[in-house]
Amino acid sequence: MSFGNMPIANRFVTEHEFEGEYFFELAPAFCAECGTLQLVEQPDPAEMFHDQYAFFSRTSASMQVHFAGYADWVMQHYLGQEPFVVELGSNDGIMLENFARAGVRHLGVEPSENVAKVAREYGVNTLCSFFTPDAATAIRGEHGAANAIIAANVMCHIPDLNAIGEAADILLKPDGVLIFEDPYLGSMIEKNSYDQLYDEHVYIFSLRSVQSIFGRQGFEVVDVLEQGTHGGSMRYVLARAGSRACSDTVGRLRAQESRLGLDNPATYDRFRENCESNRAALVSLLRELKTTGARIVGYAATSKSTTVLNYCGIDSSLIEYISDTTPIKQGRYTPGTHIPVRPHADFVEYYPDYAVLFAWNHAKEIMSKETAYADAGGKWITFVPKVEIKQA
Ligand code: DWN
Repeated sequence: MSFGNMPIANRFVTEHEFEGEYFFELAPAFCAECGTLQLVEQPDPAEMFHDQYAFFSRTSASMQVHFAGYADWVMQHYLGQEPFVVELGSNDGIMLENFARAGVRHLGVEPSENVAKVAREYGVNTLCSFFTPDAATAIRGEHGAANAIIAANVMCHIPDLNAIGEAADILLKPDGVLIFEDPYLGSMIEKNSYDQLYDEHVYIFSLRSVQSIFGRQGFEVVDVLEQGTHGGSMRYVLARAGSRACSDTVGRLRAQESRLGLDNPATYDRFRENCESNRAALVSLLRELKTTGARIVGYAATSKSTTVLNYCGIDSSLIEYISDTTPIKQGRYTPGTHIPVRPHADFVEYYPDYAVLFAWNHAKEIMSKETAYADAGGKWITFVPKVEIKQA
């Protein structure tokens, strides 16, 4: 299936950069043999993760709580004597700061220097690098073997997972674990949240695909834990095959995936049709509201919004601007569709009639802090799982 040409989701542009923007074809494909859904074409990682990377994990208060919980759980279950924890794609240190505070030896491996710098300011030891077998060898040489390699919303960004398996094997202690969580394929299909598909997300994992990819590298999934984050995620715990007992959650989730039809190519044909209907409904609602003279803005210039805006062909004739709290995005324009991104203060100063909630995954947090907008008569437009107007 193809969602057409897409720009880099987190490359917010200046007017000078409108010409010559980088586009690629966003075309996910399902492999019936190993159950993997992945992008056929992915831009070079260096195009996406660099010293101007625009996503800082600390932008959501509820994610700070989530990562504190994730860190506590790792500390309780997976750290033995003289622990050493390595996080892949540690961003601004939102998770590792919890280990730092608890006095646990840790290292973040983060390829974008600008976010790595923020992590260091929070007392998080951070190496600016991609995680490769060479990097794993160097880390082991300097710090020793790791009890746990952890990641959140990172593994699905990495095209060469064979190299990750190899690197994890180099760095982990014999009973060490590789733990990661990412948006879950079952949730994406159930909610029709096609906006999870963009350049950075080369895979949307299911348990079956994780078993198949990392099984080739000698790892097995020993536990799985469902997460409510990012519209439905899954945490996978992997260990070297045979080194740890396997929880029955694993068998149960495999059976559930078959019941959901995740193994069946016809599911992805239906998904494509649902995406097309969702696009038609969103565009026609925005056009209809515009004809009544309504002011419509976007709320949160998420990576996901790049897919929605470009797939639906929505530009500033329908959405006046997008409010976002990330300074590096403000004053720039959305990739491909060139809608201005403005500070949240602009939203508060002059409330619109409607706000399209692009950070639908943070709906609870956002609606509970934007009660003044609702009190002023402002309405939310959501499109996951279906297009509707909501008055909070
Ligand atoms: O995997 C990824 C996920 C975890 O995070 C990435 N590749 C990049 C990013 O995706 P996203 O941009 O879709 O993430 P969020 O967390 O849904 O959205 C973050 C954006 O929303 C930031 O630009 C900040 C903005 N925001 C806001 O303006 N007001 C967020 C919240 C909660 C708010 O209240």
